[in-house]
Amino acid sequence: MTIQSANQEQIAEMTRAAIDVIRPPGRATLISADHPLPEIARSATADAPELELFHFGFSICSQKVRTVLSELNVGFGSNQFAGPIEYENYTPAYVRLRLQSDVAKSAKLVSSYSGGSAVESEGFDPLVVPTLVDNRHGRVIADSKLICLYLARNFREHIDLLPRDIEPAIIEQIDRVDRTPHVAMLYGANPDCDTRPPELQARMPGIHQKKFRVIEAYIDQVRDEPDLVAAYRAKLEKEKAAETFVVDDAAMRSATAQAETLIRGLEDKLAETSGPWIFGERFTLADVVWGVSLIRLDYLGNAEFWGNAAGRPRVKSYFERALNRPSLVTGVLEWPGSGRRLPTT
Ligand SMILES: N[C@@H](CCC(=O)N[C@@H](CS)C(=O)NCC(=O)O)C(=O)O
Repeated sequence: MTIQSANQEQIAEMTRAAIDVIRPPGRATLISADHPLPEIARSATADAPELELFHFGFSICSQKVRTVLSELNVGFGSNQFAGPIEYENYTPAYVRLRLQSDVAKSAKLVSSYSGGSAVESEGFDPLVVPTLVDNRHGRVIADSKLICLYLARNFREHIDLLPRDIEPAIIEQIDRVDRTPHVAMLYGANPDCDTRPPELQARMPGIHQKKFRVIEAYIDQVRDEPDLVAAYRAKLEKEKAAETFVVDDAAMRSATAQAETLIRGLEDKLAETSGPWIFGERFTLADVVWGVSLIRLDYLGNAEFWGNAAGRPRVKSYFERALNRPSLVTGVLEWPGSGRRLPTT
């Protein structure tokens, strides 16, 4: 895409417009060490925080970023869209902002669907969360992997989540987690046994058609802005492919098998270390993304991947440690709307 780059002042204006989408304003809050959860409403008159995060509670990609911010002890403006029901993240104000990220300008737009969410394999989705704005430099950063790397590289004072000596190995783990077909396993059922929580299953009928309707209405609204029209059309194509994928038994069986294979790989990786974390004593970005991923798989009813019968004791105890890591408690387990772990019996 040839998107016209905005200057710092325009980015600030676009950021304000995207924050204005959030209704009621109680979902625009300020996060700090004293208030790690979204309790303190933004005042329209206060100075903009250095970092603004656009996200929603349930989004696994947002959970990764919130966990990183909590580890780094960095405050931020939390702009929590009501997605995935109201689709505030589909509004033109937000999409315009997201298109200002470097990755929007360099990656191809998303069009097909393989069940995952990595920009490398799926292309750039212009309508999703999370997006970070660094007000200090007027930079927009999209994509959870790129945001996590950006934060870890720019805020190393409190904890170094990306030690330089093991950076490539950490990124390899991030990519492995990104290959987990989390999106497919959320929207679609394992045809042999739908393990997803009943309240989640109940939300799925008609969900793609609702997305199509909202997207088509926005295409009509932005018809004079070719970049936006292209962005919405790409998303529509992706969601049409997703609708077919999640009811395709063979595709869903293979997605579930792929997730389990990645967990097997984690067991092998953990066998290489004396722990408690993937790279020994050091808690890194690899542990953030694996922690978030295991919590989501557990929520989706896939804890059997590391249950006693599966014989993956290292993943099992690693998961228990992750549940007690304060940043994962804040960024995922206690964050409103995150989707909670089901009680295990
Ligand atoms: N590559 C992106 C993918 C982001 C993504 O798929 N976000 C999901 C939530 S985890 C989303 O916003 N879904 C809403 C939708 O597509 O309607 C990233 O890692 O940030």
